[in-house]
Amino acid sequence: LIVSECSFRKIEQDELNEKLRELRIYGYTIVKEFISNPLAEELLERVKKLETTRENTQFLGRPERDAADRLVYNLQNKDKLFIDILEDEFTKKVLIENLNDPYYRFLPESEPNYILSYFNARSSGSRLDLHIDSYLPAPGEKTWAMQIVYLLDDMTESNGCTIVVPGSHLSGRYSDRDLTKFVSVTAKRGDLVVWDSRLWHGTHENVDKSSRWALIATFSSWWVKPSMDIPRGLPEEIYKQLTLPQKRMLGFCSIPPVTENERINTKTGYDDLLPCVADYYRFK
Ligand SMILES: O=C(O)CCC(=O)C(=O)O
Repeated sequence: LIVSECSFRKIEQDELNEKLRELRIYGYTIVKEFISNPLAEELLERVKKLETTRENTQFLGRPERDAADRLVYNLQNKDKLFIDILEDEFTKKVLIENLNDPYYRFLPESEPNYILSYFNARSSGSRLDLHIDSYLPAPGEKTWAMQIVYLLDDMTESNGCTIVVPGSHLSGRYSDRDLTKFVSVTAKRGDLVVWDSRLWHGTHENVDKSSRWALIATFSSWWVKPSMDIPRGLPEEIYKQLTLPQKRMLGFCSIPPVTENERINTKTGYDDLLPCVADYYRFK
């Protein structure tokens, strides 16, 4: 299956402006009917297959709370289709607006310079308490991390939909987990939900036990340490097939140099990309 312009609903300028405004004020937005049906079905099928073929779900560091959640980690390592869906025009504009470093310099100004930080498929189990994923709470217009959620199932209050506290991204505070007033984000398969990672968010408990598969892509500004070492973990066969912007998105243009003998900049451009993943990790 090839991801093309037809895979996503075209978002006109007025709708884009509305979504950007909602993100600024409420900290989240929902884009209805964004992914085409065939693509959503294909992604769901691949996620389900990956879930059943995983050898081990008890990865080191996985907390007790997660026991009932269903997760497929690091989608970028499993299938290039998951990488291809991350580059549509709408999300690119939203992410450039919010995460681009205007002083990057090593890439053309109009191009993205943000990176992927974490990319999982998730179906809710137990309630997930309100939290932030920006690590640091800070009020103000600038954020440095955002989550893009591709819904592959309908999400309802009974199958563990996302919950959010509108405007909390501007509070400058870590989440208050005792808060009882929040908004349930109900949405349909094919919808996209985007939030500022400073937003207080979580999920309801999945009480009806039906699946609520969603792909959750966390993006950040290039200078934020990613949750996974995405460049180092990427299989060579997938790396070989990537375009230059995809390599940049996965972090290959912002790997810190080992010493000054390698380089003195953390940022690089397309000219500095190397033929294989292993080439980035040879001691220089
Ligand atoms: O699954 C969701 O809707 C939210 C997940 C979440 O907040 C997280 O994984 O940090």
